[in-house]
Amino acid sequence: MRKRSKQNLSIGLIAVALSVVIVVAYLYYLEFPETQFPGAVSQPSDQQQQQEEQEGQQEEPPTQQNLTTDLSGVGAGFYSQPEVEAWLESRTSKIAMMEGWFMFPEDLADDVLWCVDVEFFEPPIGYLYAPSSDWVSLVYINRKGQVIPWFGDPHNDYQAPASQYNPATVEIIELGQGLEPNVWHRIRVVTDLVAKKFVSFNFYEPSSGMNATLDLSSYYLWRNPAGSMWDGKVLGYYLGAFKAPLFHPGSNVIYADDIVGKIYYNEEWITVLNDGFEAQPDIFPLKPMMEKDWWRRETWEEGKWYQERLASVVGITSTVYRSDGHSCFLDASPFEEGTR
Ligand SMILES: [Ca+2]
Repeated sequence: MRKRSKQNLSIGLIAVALSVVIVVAYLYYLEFPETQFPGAVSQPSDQQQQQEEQEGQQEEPPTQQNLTTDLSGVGAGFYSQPEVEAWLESRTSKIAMMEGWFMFPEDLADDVLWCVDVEFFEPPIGYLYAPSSDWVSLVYINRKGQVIPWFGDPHNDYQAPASQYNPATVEIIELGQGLEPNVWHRIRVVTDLVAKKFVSFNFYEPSSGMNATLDLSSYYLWRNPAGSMWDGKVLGYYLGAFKAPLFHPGSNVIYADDIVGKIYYNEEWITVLNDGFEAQPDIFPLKPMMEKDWWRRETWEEGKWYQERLASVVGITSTVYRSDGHSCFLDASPFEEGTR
């Protein structure tokens, strides 16, 4: 029961809901059937078991069956800047972009994914497209150079209950070469919230000179069935790391720095977010759902980074950084079910 209430707390909030993670994990898993839980602790043979029982060692060894994974993400919301307000209200001009720099260590597990994500939240009353909706522009990448956009089905009736939606889908697009560890690379997503479609994805790695732009304009955005809890329109910028539950060996922490978010309005790009994790002492914890006025935009500090969900292990660190002494770490390590 405790676990369920925790999930409910986090599901209400922002961004990439648990269901997203579960589905993406499942699809990722299907994509790599040959890697079916490699390194899993094998069950003891009958003989071993008998022997252990005889020796009184009844305890089961810790196996991956006890473990789960979840998204470790951070998010910041915007709404009050006049240009942002105009952009949020517009039915004709709603292009946005987000980019961020990331770095991973040599031993990073190859089933760790990281993402940037632009989201447009609508309130229950005074919405543009659908009540309490959350339009998600999420693209993952991994160290193998696989880009994984998370896209929706254009045939969904967005006025229908979320349970009737077709689920989101992922596609794996190969960049053609792997990413380099211990150096910073930039990922950028551009999205069109009027068309409800992605525009493009760019990957740039100065150390190798790799610079690739993918046309994602055939992919429709996904509408998060968890919806939006806000009482007004919000532009949200998110980044996160997630380990597909393949439990590949290796480390599970990546670093992010120098995050930029822009909107395209009145035929020019306007910078909404430009942050290198120097502006706040740490990532703010997710506010509990029972907090007074939890659903009001004003309850949350606009433009500050918050933990995306209770299970997210994130923070600001000075051990590794691209700018000015700080970066954000995103820890995608597996954990025992029910412990977060
Ligand atoms: Ca920084």
